[in-house]
This record gives sequence, C-alpha cells and structure tokens, in this order.
Amino acid sequence: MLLVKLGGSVITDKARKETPRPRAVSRIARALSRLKEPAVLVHGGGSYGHYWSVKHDMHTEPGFADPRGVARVKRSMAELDAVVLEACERGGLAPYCMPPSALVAGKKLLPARAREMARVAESGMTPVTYGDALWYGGGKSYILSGDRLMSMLAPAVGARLAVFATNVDGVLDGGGRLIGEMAGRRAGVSEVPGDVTGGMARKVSEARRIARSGADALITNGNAPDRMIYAARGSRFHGTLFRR
Ligand code: IP8
Repeated sequence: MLLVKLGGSVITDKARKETPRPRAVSRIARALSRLKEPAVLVHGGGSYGHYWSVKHDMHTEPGFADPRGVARVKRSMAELDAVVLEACERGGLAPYCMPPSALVAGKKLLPARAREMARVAESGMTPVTYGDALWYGGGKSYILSGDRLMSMLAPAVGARLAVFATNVDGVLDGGGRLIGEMAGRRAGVSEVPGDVTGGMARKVSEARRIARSGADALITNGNAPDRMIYAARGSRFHGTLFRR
C-alpha cells in the first residue's frame, strides 16, 4: 500500500489565489496507475485552503473561528478536491472521494473508516482525502493539515511507503544540497537541520512519525513523478528518505 501526499505547491500555483495545476496532478496519477499497487491519496490546500484560512485567522490549534470562515475554507477545499478528482481520472485512476470530515472525529482518526479506505484501495479505486477545516467540538474548529493526515493514515491503512510530493527535491542542507537520507525511527527533533522551516519542518516531523510507526517515508519532487515510481519499486530514492 502506498500513501501519497500531493503537496499544495505542486497541485496549485501558490502565488495566485485559487489557481490549480491539474496537469501536474494528472502526471502523478498516470505514474501511480502504472504501478498497479493500491494507493491512498491525500492533498494539501495550496492557494485554496491556505488562502482562506489565513484570511480568517484559522490555525491547527482548535479555536472559536468565524463560522463563515470555516465555511469558506471548506468550500475552497471541496472545489480544489473536485479539480484533483477530475485530474486523477484523466490520469487513469478511479478516485474515490473520502472527505476528512468522514474520517476524523475531533482530532482522532476513525479506525473503521480508515480500514474501509484500505479496502477501497485494494479494490482498485484510489481513495482521496485532503487537509481541511474541521469541527473539533464545543463550538471550536481547526485546520487539519494533509501532512498530519499522512501520519495518522500510514499505520491505519497499512502503508509500506509514504511519499510527500513537494515542489523541491527533498530536504536541503545549509549549502542547498539534497539530504538523501535522514534518521527516521530513532531520530530526535534536534536532528532537524537549522535551515528547515515552515512547511518542510512539518513534513520532516510527520515523515519521522511515519517511520516510527513502521513505514518508509520519502520527501520528493512531485513535478518529476518518475521518482515516485522508482521509489515504489525500491530501485532508487531521489529525495529525502526516512527509513522505518
Ligand atoms: O496544505 C491544509 O493542508 P496542507 C489545508 O496539507 C487547509 O497543510 C485548509 C489550509
């Protein structure tokens, strides 16, 4: 089982509000359809969900957000998801939309739904879920990132390899060189290089969480989908690998 995160910087133009890159999604879908291994897809928010969550001051910590802001984030993500689903079909997959609100209650993954997700993937369809604004309880809501969903789903769907498709080759060191492998299972947070910031720092910590839970994780360039094929076949890992 493969678990693949389509990063917001790959599937949208982050500099332009609500601008999708459907061809980039289709190229990844085509690569995955060649692999013939069950896969679950997660996608990020890019210039859809992030644009609106910044505008409405919503964060990953649960809080009392403006209900209209929650609604706007959710609608933008549903719109982006529709673009992703269509692009997946064009790339030869049969995507099966599973919105995160049907998979997560509060901050907990619902195990029965995750098992169902795995069965759907094994049947030849490709479950697709995404980062979103979610109801937390007691009137609070929060932003669940697709990266966090990756580490929640990896053990639950029985993933052997989790791939984070980003718009860079992987984690870079201070001199801009690609770090081919980072400590996975036994790593401490202090081992994250100092130049890793923002989105990449979160990917590193979720990739490590995935390695600790028993799957390999790879941060790679989603604009070169062949790298995903080589990684899935175990022939070459071009990116930053976190071994289980
Ligand atoms: O792009 C966040 O998902 P991410 C989605 O994976 C929203 O961090 C709604 C901002």
